[in-house]
Amino acid sequence: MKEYVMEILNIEDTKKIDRQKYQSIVFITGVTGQDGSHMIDYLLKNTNVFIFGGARRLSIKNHENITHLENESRFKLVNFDLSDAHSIYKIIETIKPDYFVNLAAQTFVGSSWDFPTQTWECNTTSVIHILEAIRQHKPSCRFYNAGSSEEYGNVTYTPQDENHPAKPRSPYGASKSAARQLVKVYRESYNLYAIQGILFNHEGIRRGEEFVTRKITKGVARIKKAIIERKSFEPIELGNVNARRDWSDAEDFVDGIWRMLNQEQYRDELKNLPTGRLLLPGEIAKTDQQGLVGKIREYVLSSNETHTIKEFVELAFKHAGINGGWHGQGTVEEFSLIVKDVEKYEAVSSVLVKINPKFYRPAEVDLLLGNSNLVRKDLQWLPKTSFEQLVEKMVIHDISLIMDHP
Ligand code: NDP
Ligand code: GDR
Repeated sequence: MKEYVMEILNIEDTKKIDRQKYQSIVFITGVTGQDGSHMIDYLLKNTNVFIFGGARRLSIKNHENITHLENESRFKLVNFDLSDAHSIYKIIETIKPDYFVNLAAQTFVGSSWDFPTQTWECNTTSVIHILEAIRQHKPSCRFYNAGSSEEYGNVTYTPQDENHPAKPRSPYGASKSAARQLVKVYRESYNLYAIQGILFNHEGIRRGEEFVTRKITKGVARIKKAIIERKSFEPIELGNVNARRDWSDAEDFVDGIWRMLNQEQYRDELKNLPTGRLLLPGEIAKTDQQGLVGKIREYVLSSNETHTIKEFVELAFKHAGINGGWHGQGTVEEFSLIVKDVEKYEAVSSVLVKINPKFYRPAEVDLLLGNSNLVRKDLQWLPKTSFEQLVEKMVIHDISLIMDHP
């Protein structure tokens, strides 16, 4: 892997950027992660904005998702940590961004039971600091906070749209649900363009390896290589394979996020509205029903399809040219190579997937299926990649990765 050499600015150095050259200044958090890195690519391709990306200092850099931006003149990394309120205030006071896109978080639902306080601090407390800093230093800044279908949790109806009540099942879901209330309170109290989209699962080749889709596609690639080399292999170990999720491509979702942040460009009824008077620091807005902020919406982004983890497994192996079948039930359930293929490949091992209860969660979200019809109508957003194409893309990527970098 190529070493990453991009300079990381300290906060004062950000003043050296000539703001006049750019349409807007955008601050994005979580740029080393999946969505943040795709958001940068999307904005560089489709707009003339300048982007500051917040990344925290780590002993060993994890910048693979942004290495390709090394020579990009419209993007700079800035030292930033969500857990440090001072850094949040200082960034917003100094940079005064036109957009603040908060994609950083403690994102792994499973870990949120092990680290509930850290999950809350990162996903909820930090949002208060961002909102307060925007209110005090740049009230015209548009703020996007990453919401989640995990807020719906123990669902009461299907498919879930924007009106579904919050029923979180994990500390993660609860942290996002509380953040939503804060965003709403600040939007209504201070006339801020502050929203939290409700995003169902989205994946891709930059997905973290603990999440089930990438865990499966990396495992499929490892097993494919072993089969080609006539070597034995260990199965992929999974938890609840009967859970259902609404999966999409992360690249489609960053487009939806940007549309949510610029709703007057898409919604006819907003095009001629006054954008609302910008408030002075500390000033509290009167009801702003006529203005833009009173009319902006928080949308669901989803594929409007649901699939089990089992279906993801089957499709992922199929795209690798490996045919398997399920046997047994509960903790002894397995997905194994079909007999014909064991013979064909002279395979040394045959179990492809087995269940390990260690991956069960204390409380599960069994079914998620989104209804994103409103955003499709209002903002003309449409996902381009189907479930099948997404699985294929991830499998092909991980196979080529393991073949190129064994
Ligand atoms: P990732 O796990 O890929 O990325 C998370 C990012 O947050 C990383 O860049 C990470 O940095 C950063 N981060 C974590 N803690 C801190 C901190 N204390 N200070 C600064 N940065 C920090 O997540 P995604 O890109 O998948 O998700 C983006 C957002 O969308 C998150 O808020 C997530 O909860 C939400 N979401 C995601 C969905 C999905 O399916 N992907 C669905 C719904 C919501 P580092 O690299 O240093 O760890
Ligand atoms: P999720 O994603 O919890 O939906 O949160 P994840 O991929 O972790 O789990 C999806 C489903 O798969 C089941 N599962 C396993 N999950 C993992 N990680 N590892 C396993 O071995 C395994 N076996 C079965 C889980 O129990 C679950 O039902 C993601 C994150 O991106 C959140 O940040 C985001 O808010 C939501 O999606 C929407």
